[in-house]
Amino acid sequence: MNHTLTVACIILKSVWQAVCRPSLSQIRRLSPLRSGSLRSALAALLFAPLAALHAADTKQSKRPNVLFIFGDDQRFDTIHALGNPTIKTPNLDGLTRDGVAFRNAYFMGGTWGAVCVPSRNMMLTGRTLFRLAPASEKAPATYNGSGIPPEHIMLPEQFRKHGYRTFITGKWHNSGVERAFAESGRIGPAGSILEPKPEGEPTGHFAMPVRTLNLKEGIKVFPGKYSSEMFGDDAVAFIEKRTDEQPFFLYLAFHAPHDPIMAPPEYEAMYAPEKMPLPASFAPDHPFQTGGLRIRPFVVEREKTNPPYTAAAMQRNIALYYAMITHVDAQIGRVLKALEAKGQLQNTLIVFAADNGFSLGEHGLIHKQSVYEQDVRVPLVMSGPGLPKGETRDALCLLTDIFPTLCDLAEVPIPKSVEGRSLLPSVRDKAAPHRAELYFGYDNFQRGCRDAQHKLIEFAVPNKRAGTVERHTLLFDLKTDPGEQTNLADQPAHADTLKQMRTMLLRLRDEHGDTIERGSVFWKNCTMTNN
Ligand SMILES: [Ca+2]
Repeated sequence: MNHTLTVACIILKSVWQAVCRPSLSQIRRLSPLRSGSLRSALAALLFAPLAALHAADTKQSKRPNVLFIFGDDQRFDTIHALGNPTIKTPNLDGLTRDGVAFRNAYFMGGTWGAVCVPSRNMMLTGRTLFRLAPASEKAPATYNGSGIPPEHIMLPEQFRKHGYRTFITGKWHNSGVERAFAESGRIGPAGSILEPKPEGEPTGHFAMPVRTLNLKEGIKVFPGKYSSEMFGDDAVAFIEKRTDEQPFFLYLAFHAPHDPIMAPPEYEAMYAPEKMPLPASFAPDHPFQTGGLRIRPFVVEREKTNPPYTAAAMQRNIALYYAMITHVDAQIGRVLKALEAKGQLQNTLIVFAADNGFSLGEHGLIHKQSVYEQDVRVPLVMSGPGLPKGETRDALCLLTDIFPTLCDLAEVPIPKSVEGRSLLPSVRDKAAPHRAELYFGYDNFQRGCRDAQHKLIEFAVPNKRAGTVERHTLLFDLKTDPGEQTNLADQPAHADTLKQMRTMLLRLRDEHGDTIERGSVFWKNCTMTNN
C-alpha cells in the first residue's frame, strides 16, 4: 500500500470512528431505521473514494510479470547509452533510462569450449561454475553445465511453482526445459546452424532448425526468417494473445550475435566497416597458447576464418556484429511495444543480460574462451517495479545473482540451491557492498580473479608433443588499464600486488570448490611460487 493511500485510510478510519460509530447509548436512542440510514449514507459518502483507492492499490500491487531477455555472446560494451558511441541500440538505451544498469557484471567462465552452456546453467540455477552437477552419472568428471539435476531449481521453474505462467522462446542449451516452462514458442537451435547450405539457399541465422515444447511437432526450419525476428514474433504473440490475469515469466533468449556473424541486409547497411574503431589491444594473433585458441574457426563474413587477422577484416567483423545487435534491439523494441499496448509495461520486471562476452580483436582474439575482460564481462540492465530509473551501479556481480534478485523483487522465495546474492541492497544503495572479489576459470587452462582494482590471470597450457606446460601470468590494474594492455606481473614494483592476488586466487579456488577433475588438472600444471 502506498503512502498516500495509507494516510487516506487512517484519516477516513478516524472520521468513521469519531462521527459514525455510535456509542451504545446513542444506538439505544436511535430507531433502527434512523440509525441504519444515517450510517449507510455516511458510510457511502466516506468509503466510496476509499474503495476506489483500494481498487487502484490492488491493481498496483499485483505481482509483477517478468520479461527475461538473454543475448548470446553479446559483450558488456554493446549498449549505446552506456558508453559505446558507434553502436545503435535505441531500445536498450530506453531500458537503461527506465532502469538500473550494472556495469561490472560477469559470468565466471566455462569448463569447456562451449561456455554458453555452463553460463546459462549458472544464470538459471543461481549456482557457481564449480558447483554445477556432472553432465550425467556416467560421466561424473564432465562438469560442463549441460545437465541440471532436479535439486538445482531453475529460475523460471521457481516462478512456475509460485503461480507464474512460464513461456520460452529462443535459445535453450541445457537440460530441463520442460521443468522450467509450461508453454513455448519456437526453441532453437534444434540442430547446427553452421552447416554449409547449397549456393543460394538461406543459411545460418536465416535457416535455424527449431522445435517447441510439443515434441510431436518435430523440428522445423523457416527458411529466410532470421532467428532473432522469429523469437521476437513468438514473444509478441504470447503477450498479445494473453487474456488472463496470471502473472507471466517470459524467457526470450536470442541466438544473435552468436556466430555465424551475419545480419539482415538493411541492418548490415547501417555500419560502414571502415568507420569501426578497433580495440586498443588489437593484434593479428594472440602471443601465446591459452588453451582456448582455435576451438573452431569463426564464421565471419560467411567465410571461416583463422588468424592472423587484418585490421580491415576485423572492422568488417565488428560492423556485422553490431548490425546483429541492432537487429536484436529492434526485436526488443517490438516486445516492449506489445507490453505497452497491453498495459503491462509498468507492471513488468525486465532484465536484459547476455550469457558471455566476445573478443572483437582484443589481443588477437575472435572468441569467448578466455577470462579476459571482453570475454567474461556481460551487460546487465534491470527495470520495472521497485527499481530506480536511469541509474548505474559499479558493484562487482555475477549472472548467478540475477536469480535471487528477481525472487526478491517479485516476492518469490529463494530456493536453498541458489548460491547467488541478491542485488537488491545494491539497487537501493549505490554504496552497499556486494561482491568484493570475483573468481574466473576456463577449462583446465586458465584461472583468474579480480577485485575493485586488480586482475590476475594464470595460464597453464600443456604442450602434449613437447611434454611441457606453457605458463604465463598476467596482472593488470583495471582502474588505469581497463583494456588489459600493460602486464604488471614481471615488474618488481608490483611484486607485492602479485603476491596478494595469488593468495586471493588460491583462497577463491578453495572457496569455490575448484577441485573437481578439470580444476585439479589445472592446479597440477599451474606451478607458482608465492613467497
Ligand atoms: Ca553464448
